Amino acid sequence: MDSRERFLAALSGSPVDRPPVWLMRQAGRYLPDYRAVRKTAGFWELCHSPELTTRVALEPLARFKLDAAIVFSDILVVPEALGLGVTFGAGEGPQLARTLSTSADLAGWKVEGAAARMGFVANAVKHLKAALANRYGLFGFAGAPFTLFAYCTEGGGSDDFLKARVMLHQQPALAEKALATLADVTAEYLDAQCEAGADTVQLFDTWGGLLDREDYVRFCLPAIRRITEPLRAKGRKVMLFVRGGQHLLPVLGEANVDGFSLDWRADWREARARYPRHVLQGNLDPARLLAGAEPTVAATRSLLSVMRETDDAKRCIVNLGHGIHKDTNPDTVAALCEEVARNG
Ligand code: 1CP
Repeated sequence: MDSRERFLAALSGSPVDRPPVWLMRQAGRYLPDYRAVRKTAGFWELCHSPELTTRVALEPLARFKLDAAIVFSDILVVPEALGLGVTFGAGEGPQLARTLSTSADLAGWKVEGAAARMGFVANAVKHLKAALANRYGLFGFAGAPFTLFAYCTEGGGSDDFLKARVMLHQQPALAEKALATLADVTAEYLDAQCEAGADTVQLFDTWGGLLDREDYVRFCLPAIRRITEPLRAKGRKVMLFVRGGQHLLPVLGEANVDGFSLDWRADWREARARYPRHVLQGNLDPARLLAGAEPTVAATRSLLSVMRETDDAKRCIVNLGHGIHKDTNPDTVAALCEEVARNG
């Protein structure tokens, strides 16, 4: 089986010779070529260049035995297209010039033409797809509505995103309207990525796990379904990653997705028992990779054996439970991928 066949088989639940592997944030600051590119190009400049996005997305595939690529972009493309003024300062997290706190702020969002302003991402997908020559799987992605809403209200990164969580209960109608707006723009944006050649798309709900189950059901799931229903009606495949979302597992079935990306704290067997027909992906701890090759290989081996035991390795994708840390040694990533290729 070549990588793309293996990846598509895992997505559709067909038998595989071994589970495919890719890693969240596999193209990023832990790789020397990525850092070299970033010395010559700003973050947005990189995202807008199909040549550069393809170059950085291919680097991990050339180095490691990975089965899928992910388009190089960022979840904050959506608030930028809505006119919120997103900048990436050197060494800091992203900053938004205009934040959401009143209905006047929401009325100022430039919804019309937003999907078209993100056309450069579909273009990056198309360019990467051609370079992959159908040998590898290809992911598109976007932020889930609540995670985008969290950055829009906070104006940047945060550990607890209190502004977002307060707004849900102080101005619920405004929050629901903002979430629905983010969802509708995202649905159109992801459909364009699929049209451009993505085999599947992943919604990153990096901050969804901050909410309790009741709030997730009330605010997040309806917004996620505004994305997944039109996409899946067209046969698109959608994966959902909720970081810190173990407590949400019982309700995530209502997200209407093909599969879940499990955070490192989620229990694989429990997730599988609950969702026998879904694709499951994950869930190695990115900190394990910082501990070195040996502990990483041991963790990979035990994940592979859980996959074989619970599913005959079907509908399983090896991944991390969150993005690769920037201080990760590339040799450790190589050891992880070798282990999957050898022992999967
Ligand atoms: O200086 C730099 O080069 C910027 C670092 C960086 C990178 C490499 C940012 C800024 N974004 C990205 C790329 C990126 N972002 C990818 C593609 C990488 C790949 O090939 O796998 C993806 C999938 C993302 C998604 C993303 N951006 C998420 C969701 C996934 C996750 O890791 O939780 C989130 C929360 C962001 C926001 C963001 N963008 C960048 C940073 C530093 C952050 C985190 C901000 C914060 O909350 O502090």
